[in-house]
Amino acid sequence: MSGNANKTPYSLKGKKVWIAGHRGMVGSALTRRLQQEDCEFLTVTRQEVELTRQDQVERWMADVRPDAVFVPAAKVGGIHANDIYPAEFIYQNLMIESNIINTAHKVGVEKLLFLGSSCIYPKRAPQPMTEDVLLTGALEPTNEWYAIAKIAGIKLCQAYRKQYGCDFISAMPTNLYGTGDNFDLETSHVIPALMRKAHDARVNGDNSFMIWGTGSPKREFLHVDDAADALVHMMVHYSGDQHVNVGSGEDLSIFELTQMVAKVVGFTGDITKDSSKPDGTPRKLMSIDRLKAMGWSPKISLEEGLASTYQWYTDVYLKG
Ligand code: GFB
Repeated sequence: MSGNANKTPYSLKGKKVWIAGHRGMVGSALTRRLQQEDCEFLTVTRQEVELTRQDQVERWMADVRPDAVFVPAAKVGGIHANDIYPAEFIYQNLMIESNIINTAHKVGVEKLLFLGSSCIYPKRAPQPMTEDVLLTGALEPTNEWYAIAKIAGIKLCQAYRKQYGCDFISAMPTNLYGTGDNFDLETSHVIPALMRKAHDARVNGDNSFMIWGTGSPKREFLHVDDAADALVHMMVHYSGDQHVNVGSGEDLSIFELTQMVAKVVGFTGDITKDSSKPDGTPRKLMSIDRLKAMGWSPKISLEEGLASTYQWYTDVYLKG
């Protein structure tokens, strides 16, 4: 049983660190980032341990006994996927986080970092959103299933801290993108979708490509390598029951983003709008004051991040 709350800095040196979901975009970035730490990291594939299965999670964690756990594992997707698979989004996320967090307590994990999402905040929250606007209003309907599951994850960490003294913390990342992203147009987030559409339009010699919605919603983006760096920083330097926003602190409209992506890809035609598709929440810029006060700031600009992501898409993804 754990009971290590409030010990910072938490050194990863010599620790057994489990990245639950190491094959996803965030998990892969964490795996890269943790190479810089003097720790042993543990991974397990979905074929070996299905994280929605309590018995499998309990058996594996009791066997390997991690000291620290990152929980990027989740059922994730863009606005359309969230809208059409609500049962999968709420069920799988609740199961994954409940199994891992409860078992982490049982096997005495010293520190655990759970990942949520900026969609936990109310649709009409004042901008930029500080951590304390959680549960002050109604959620964005297209992703309320996912958001409810992620809010439950924050509450699990708080409950295990309160009742058992577990040092379990939560980070709320903004919209992430980068190496290892999902480029499936049905299920992806906006950046990989726009990149693929602009690339295909250029290669096929099309005059235009279409974006979903009005292009006027604003979004904040953070490169996944910056996110991984922030998560390791939090693991070492933060202990407390309040979740912490992880973002870039800047946002732009989807239309402005589309223009940036078109430039990176080298597409010079028109951008048209499919107004039958949803816009989702109008804006979700997060305040990153708390994270900055812990001594962390983003390093990768959106221009640089888009360029390196496009390079990965053409050099690795399309050739794989
Ligand atoms: O990234 P995205 O799918 O998710 O969409 P959310 C962001 C915005 O981009 C929306 C617009 O206004 C979309 O309508 N958009 C324009 C597009 N063209 C496209 C396109 O081709 N594909 C996609 N996917 N979007 C998700 C939540 O919300 O954000 C999740 O549903 C999660 O729960 C995630 O929180 C980070 O930012 O709207």
